[in-house]
Amino acid sequence: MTTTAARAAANPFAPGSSGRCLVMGILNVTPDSFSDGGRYLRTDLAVRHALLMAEQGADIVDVGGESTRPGATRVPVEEELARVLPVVREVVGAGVAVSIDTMRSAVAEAAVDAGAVLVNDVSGGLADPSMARVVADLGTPYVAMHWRAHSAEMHLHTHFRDVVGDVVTELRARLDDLVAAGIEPGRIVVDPGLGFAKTAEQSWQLLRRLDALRVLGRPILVGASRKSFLARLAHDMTKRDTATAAVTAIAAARGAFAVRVHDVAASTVAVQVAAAMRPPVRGTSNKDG
Ligand code: PMM
Repeated sequence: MTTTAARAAANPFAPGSSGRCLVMGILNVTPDSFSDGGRYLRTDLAVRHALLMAEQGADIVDVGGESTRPGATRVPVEEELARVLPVVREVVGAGVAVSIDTMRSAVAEAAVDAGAVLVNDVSGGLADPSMARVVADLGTPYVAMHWRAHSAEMHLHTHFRDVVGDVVTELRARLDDLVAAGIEPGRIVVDPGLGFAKTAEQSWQLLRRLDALRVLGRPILVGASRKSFLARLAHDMTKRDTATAAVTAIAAARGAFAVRVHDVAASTVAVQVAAAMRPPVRGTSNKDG
């Protein structure tokens, strides 16, 4: 088996590999992410948290070394590599599937070399012109999020004619470019990019009309966890985790492929609730009553 084929076979996150909504646990190895910045900068603490999330039901742990909170400035590539690589190596070594949350092809490549099985790019390939080609060569699945600008200026890019229609159109253009660069369409997951160049109301509209993204014909990942658009319901982080789990249940019930969350335990249960609410397939019975 080629390295690429072996990678694909080992990847529980490969689109189409599971009937239920997958749970991606967030591991920000940064000093400044908005809800967990600074907590996992030490490799041992980061690895311990990754293993805890895996125990709680995470299908994959998403390791990121660059904050994308509103207003964040970029970190040098060397710094990003130094933050994520030791963590990726150890978490992979412990048998947990890892994705790399990066906008840089050099980081994606190094992390996949270290054992990551998925590239999660909040810029959908826009931040680094080499990303699509590198991912095509790596052969991993790729999450393409809707994105318009780096975090320092994304608040200047919230003008939409119709946020849902425009996000679909812009994601379709991304898909076309990614496929033209050689990424197999079946490996691409799309993400509406809640909170990225979106007002709170625009994020809510995207969640309300999540089904509209289905026209793209790709699995959908939802990243609502702890984001500020939830603040009107839940100000502190504990309440935002509860609100996030509610979003997970609804997104999963509507067929989302995956959710990206901080509180894995709560979203794992929310996914189970959504699965239990699904009408049984004819010919099977619900033995648990
Ligand atoms: N949000 C953040 C970072 N990475 N990746 C995807 N695919 N979707 C998201 O919505 C997303 C992401 C920012 O949130 P964090 O600072 O809590 O990680």
